[in-house]
Amino acid sequence: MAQNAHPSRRESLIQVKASFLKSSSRVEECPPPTRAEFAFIGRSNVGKSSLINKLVGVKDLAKTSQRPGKTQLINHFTMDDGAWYLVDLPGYGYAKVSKTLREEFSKMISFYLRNRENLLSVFVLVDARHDPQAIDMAFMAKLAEWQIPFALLFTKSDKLTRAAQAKVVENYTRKMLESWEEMPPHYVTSAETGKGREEVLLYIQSLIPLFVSPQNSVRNP
Ligand SMILES: Nc1nc2c(ncn2[C@@H]2O[C@H](COP(=O)(O)OP(=O)(O)OP(=O)(O)O)[C@@H](O)[C@H]2O)c(=O)[nH]1
Ligand SMILES: [Mg+2]
Repeated sequence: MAQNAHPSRRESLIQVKASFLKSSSRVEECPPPTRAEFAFIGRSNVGKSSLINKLVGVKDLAKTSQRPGKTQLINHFTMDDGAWYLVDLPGYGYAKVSKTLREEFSKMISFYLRNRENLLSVFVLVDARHDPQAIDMAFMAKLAEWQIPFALLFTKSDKLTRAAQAKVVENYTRKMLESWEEMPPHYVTSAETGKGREEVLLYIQSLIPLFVSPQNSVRNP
């Protein structure tokens, strides 16, 4: 019998090593900004923590919950023996926490985004089942204003047929192009099936070489 009669699944071609590093309530408490960093953000319950777990192949690395508002801190994961950081952020727009708490979260997130110098790209997660939401559009507009690069991830695609998934991307693109010059990089994903996992990891890997550590940069050439 040919040796490759039972090829392993494509999904396993890219492996990443991940371990939890720390949770911080303020950007000043985050690990030193000496590694390329990627952060997951989006509405509460959109599936940020679940998708992180699927990407890294560890079931409970990032805490998930059916109840929105599970992630409340800036959670850093060390990837590939310290080659880069992955960050799980609290969701925005969760109506059931008090307005004060919501404002606190929002301040914490925007301060993190604007001041984290090693942040290479943000992943904005949107539920593939929903039409473009004003809150996500407003958040992406903020990212543009702050000049923070981002990619768009459609989550929970397992709940839609392939045809419906294509339609969602088409709709979203049409809506985005009303106010954007071009559609940002985007991937259809599922934390259930692993769809999009490889593409997102390849995208991350393609950006890591762009990172210049602040410690290595020449301040006064
Ligand atoms: N079917 C399906 N369910 C998903 C998927 N991703 C997440 N879920 C479910 O959605 C719920 C929320 O998932 P989380 O990963 O905790 O969402 P989150 O965005 O981290 O939420 P917060 O931390 O509260 O902001 C859980 O019940 C998950 O099981 C997916 O790809 N497919
Ligand atoms: Mg979460």
